Amino acid sequence: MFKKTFVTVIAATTLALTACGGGAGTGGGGGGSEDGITMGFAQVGAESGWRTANTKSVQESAKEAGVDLKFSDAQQKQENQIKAIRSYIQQQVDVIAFSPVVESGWDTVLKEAKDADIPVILTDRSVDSADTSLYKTFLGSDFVEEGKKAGDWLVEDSASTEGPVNIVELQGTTGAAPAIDRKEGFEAAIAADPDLKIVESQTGDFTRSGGKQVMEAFLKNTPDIDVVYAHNDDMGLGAIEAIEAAGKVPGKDIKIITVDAVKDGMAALAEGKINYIVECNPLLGDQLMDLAAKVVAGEEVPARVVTEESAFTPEQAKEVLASREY
Ligand code: GZL
Repeated sequence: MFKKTFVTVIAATTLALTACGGGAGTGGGGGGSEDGITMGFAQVGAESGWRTANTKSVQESAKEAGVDLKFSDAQQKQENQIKAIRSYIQQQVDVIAFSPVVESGWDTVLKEAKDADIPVILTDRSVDSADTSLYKTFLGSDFVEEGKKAGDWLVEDSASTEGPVNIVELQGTTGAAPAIDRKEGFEAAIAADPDLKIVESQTGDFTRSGGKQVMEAFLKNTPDIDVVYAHNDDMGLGAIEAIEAAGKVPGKDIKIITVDAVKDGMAALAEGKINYIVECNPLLGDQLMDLAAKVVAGEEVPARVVTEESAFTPEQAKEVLASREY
């Protein structure tokens, strides 16, 4: 049976809850009004199937919740997200939510939001700011756990394999929390088997074209690749194109492990071109709107709200493909 995706509220520490104390005060933030709240949302971009599904979820949930959503697409550029956040501060929205494209470089603009008394919610990706009072909560996945699940599967799958298993890694966007953490979790898991070696690792920027280009280079540089670990389905799908163009059979000559479980990835998994996919749930819209209402009302919220996620083999993909929401 597959674990349903549900939200496990990670009980926050006292310190964190204190840090998450009041919501919008009496400062610049609108604090909401009788006709609902206004949210400024600064999205990463439209780089992957996951992102498209995440954007759809946020926009649909805002509509259902009666939230006035101001939405921007940063085309994966941090400076565009910072510009968007500043414009939301100018417009005195009631709450700002965003998925930081990279972990670092946010303290200044988050301080500006705090000084304007506008609460901020981190969704999907997190920041490395030491000052956790700069945001009210984080809603999203445990990326280290996702990387661990991928590595654990490979350790088990390779248990009967004699000799070295050469792995090439397609990393997500450099500096992004999912790229950093999925690498960390995977490396920690495969340390259990010294035959498992990452022989090449490079960013494909979470895009299909990036995954294809980097995989083409890997295939030229490394003759005997056994496994591809791609930080998302889109790069894994790009790798499949490169592997097939090189006359090899994806899923057989070269095994592929990816993260996300979006429809195109699950279709390739069902076909056996991908061997294992770890789920990363993009449908965060409803929980985001619920947290935003609480934060604007000044209610305390958990420091982290982490989604529970599953993982799929080809057989399992065949069973659930028709019912997948994204
Ligand atoms: C993960 C998310 C990542 C996805 C990619 O929560 O930030 O960004 O895994 C997307 O598909 O580009």
